[in-house]
Amino acid sequence: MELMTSGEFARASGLSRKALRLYDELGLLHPAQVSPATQYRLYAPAQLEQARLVAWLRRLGMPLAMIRSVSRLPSAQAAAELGAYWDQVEAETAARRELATFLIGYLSGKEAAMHDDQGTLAVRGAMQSVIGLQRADNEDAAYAGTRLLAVADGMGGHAAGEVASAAVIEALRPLDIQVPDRELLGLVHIGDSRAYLVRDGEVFQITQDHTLVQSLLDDGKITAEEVASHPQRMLLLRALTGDRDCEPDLQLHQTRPGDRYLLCSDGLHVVVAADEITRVLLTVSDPDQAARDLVALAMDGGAPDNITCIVADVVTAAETVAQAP
Ligand SMILES: [Mn+2]
Repeated sequence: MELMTSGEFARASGLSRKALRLYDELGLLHPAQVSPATQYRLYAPAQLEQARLVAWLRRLGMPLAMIRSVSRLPSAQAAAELGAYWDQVEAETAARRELATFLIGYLSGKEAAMHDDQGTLAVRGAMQSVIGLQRADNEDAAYAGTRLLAVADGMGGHAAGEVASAAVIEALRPLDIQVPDRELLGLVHIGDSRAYLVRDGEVFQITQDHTLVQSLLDDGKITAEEVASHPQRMLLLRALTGDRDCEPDLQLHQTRPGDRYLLCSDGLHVVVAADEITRVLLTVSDPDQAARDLVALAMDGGAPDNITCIVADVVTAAETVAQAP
């Protein structure tokens, strides 16, 4: 078979010689032969189709490692892999779109008044905390008041996790009464418990897990599907401890009447799929029933860990008074 020079191959494939050199270096498309005398790369005409496929997949944004395997598969299998990859891209794009929508609203609302003319806002929350099906103790602790919502997950495997989580809640509790009426409340987060915000019919996860798998995911080193089976999925990069520096994330949010918050320990979100959590938050109007339904879903999922949920609706102070017995 007649081999083509890299110049001929580049012209025939519509790719630059620089691109071909790069594909070779990245292991995406090696030349059929490298001339021992001149070190020139020589290609077989049959490689043209693979060269074009590699170029298309790169245009699609597919990670190099995936291109390496997909471009070597038989066509039908490659098509299936490509379909699965694209489903994942669309799901990730949808999640990013939601975050962008939330951030646009958040940033454009920044200058708005903190309170509407109906007066001070309060939260009406319901809390559920259960031991689950596989743990000996409940090491989670939580608090749901009119101004403070808090979830603390005492670390399993560490001595007296329930003492640590209770101490955190006790330290925060005064914020429920000592914050002046018109003072801003913020969101402080460290670890792998989560906060979600429901606003205008959409659900946003507003905390990022401080876990190894989340950082690998952020860096593009693993895929969303690989998180659940990662051997170190439980490893925390940050946690509240007594003996070393641990910097929490701090966010300031503008609260609106009608907002709903979910705070939960990982016993919920590791077990219950995001779309199930979304469905409950959007369809179950009573916060207490919503918290119960979420816990029930985690129990159905085997409840390997303690499960704690707070579902809290933001109301005006007038509504709070009207609801009081
Ligand atoms: Mn936990």
